[in-house]
Amino acid sequence: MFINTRLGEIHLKIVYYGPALSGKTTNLEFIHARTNPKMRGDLVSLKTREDRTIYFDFLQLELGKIRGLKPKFSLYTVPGQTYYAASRDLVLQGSDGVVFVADSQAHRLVDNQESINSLKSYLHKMECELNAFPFVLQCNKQDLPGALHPKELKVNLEQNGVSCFASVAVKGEGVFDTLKDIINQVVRGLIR
Ligand SMILES: Nc1nc2c(ncn2[C@@H]2O[C@H](COP(=O)(O)OP(=O)(O)OP(=O)(O)O)[C@@H](O)[C@H]2O)c(=O)[nH]1
Ligand SMILES: [Mg+2]
Repeated sequence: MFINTRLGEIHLKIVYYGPALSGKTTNLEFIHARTNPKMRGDLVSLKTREDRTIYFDFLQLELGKIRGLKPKFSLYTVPGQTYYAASRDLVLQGSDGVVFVADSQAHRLVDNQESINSLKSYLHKMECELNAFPFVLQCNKQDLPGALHPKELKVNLEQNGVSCFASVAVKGEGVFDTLKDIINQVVRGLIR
């Protein structure tokens, strides 16, 4: 969080985290495509030729006012590929909330578990616990055959009490429900 008193702005950072190819960039692309251009900036994506995120994607949104301050939400994605692990920690720095985009396909369960464990260990380093932090679990790729039910994913990722949404990010299903929930959690934490 960063407050610019001169401009009356409050900057908040939300990071989309998760294993490779789970659909993080697809979430931001849909949000970018469906948001009024007056309320959002350009989508900045640093990609390989195969469309894989190298460092991050970035999109800024402006929404209403909180206690007289204009909130600006910066949405980032991390690169899921193992090779870019160092970038993930850099992108997470200073985040106010995290959306974990899980790939619901059964054969990706271990990748989801490894990814959530690396998120937990980062937060642990920052002396913060996942269950005390604005967090949403998004169970993506629900359209694919054999996708695990969100309830099953919650249990397997040990995230029983958290906000959880089923999604098909390529069709935009669940994308704005996820975004609204994480924004609400971040704003609630702020007001508190
Ligand atoms: N069937 C299906 N495909 C999806 C869904 N969401 C994303 N995809 C596809 O999955 C692939 C990877 O999506 P990305 O959004 O690039 O994944 P990512 O998590 O950003 O991947 P990295 O940047 O490598 O970490 C793309 O081909 C998407 O079109 C979904 O809900 N269902
Ligand atoms: Mg990506």
